[in-house]
Amino acid sequence: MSPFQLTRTLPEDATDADLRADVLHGLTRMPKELPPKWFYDARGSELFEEITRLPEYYPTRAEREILINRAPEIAAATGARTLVELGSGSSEKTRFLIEALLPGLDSYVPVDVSESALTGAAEALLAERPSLHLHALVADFTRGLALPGTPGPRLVAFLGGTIGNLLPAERRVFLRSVRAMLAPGDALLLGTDLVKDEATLVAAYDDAAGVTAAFNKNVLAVIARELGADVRPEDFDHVAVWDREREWIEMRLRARHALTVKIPELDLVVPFEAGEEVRTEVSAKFRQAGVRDELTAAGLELSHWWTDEEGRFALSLATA
Ligand code: AVJ
Repeated sequence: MSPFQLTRTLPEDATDADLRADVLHGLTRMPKELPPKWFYDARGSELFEEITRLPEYYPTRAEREILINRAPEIAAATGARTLVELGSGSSEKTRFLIEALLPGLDSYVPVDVSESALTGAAEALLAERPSLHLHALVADFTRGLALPGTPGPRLVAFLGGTIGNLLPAERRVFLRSVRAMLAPGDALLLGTDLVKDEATLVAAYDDAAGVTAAFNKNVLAVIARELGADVRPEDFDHVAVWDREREWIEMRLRARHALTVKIPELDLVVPFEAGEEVRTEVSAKFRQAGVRDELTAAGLELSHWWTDEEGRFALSLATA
């Protein structure tokens, strides 16, 4: 077997059909909404990488701190021979985990919807670790996965706090599907951003340099390019609000004045009132008890809970 295999479980045109369905559904409902996965074209992925380096955006640095400090404990607790990473993206922080899991590690299975992210990361990793089996999966992990038959125990990692971009009902479905991937002795490593003071949270999603605003508005560029929409980013303001009841940040795009957006590919004309908002992302923040309860409800048991020194972000280890 070649050390690098790539399997596509997404049809070539799935992205296109999904985008159309999401835009049609999201912009004709009240209140309007668009799912956050459409931020991440090449430009959006670049903007996200830039966000991770902003002084206000602490989650990436906090999670990296935990991974660096705890990777040996994670390796000892799991003895993983296969590391599966959901939403692997650039796989940058995963290096620490891979280093700690070696020499026992046999296979790394990065899973992402972006084929370019997967091949780029895989090439870099293979150059360093020629003995590691790499089995990249182009797949939408929110829809259940067929994993390759690599040796156990498996460690499934879902980092970055991306679980917070799912609504509670979606998280239940997702955690159930992760549970279904695990055999006895396998584990889940989950990154969650934590509830903290409102000013810190809002600043992380509304930075002074305006990078997050550009990232948020990038979804409009995606719709313009892919569906021919005549939408202009300068007609919208970036908004980030903390919902203290539901304990999540919402990013929205707010129309600066009354306008209409024509989307020829969908035969759709979307009216906006002045000040009307489209919700583009939910980023839920967690507490330990909530994480434990959600894991338990999915048939998983929390075994370890690690935070950074400042208690801003958590990594949870759970077993099936
Ligand atoms: C993709 C979950 C890491 O919700 O914090 C960053 C995306 N949105 N700034 C998050 C994001 C706005 C991010 N994650």
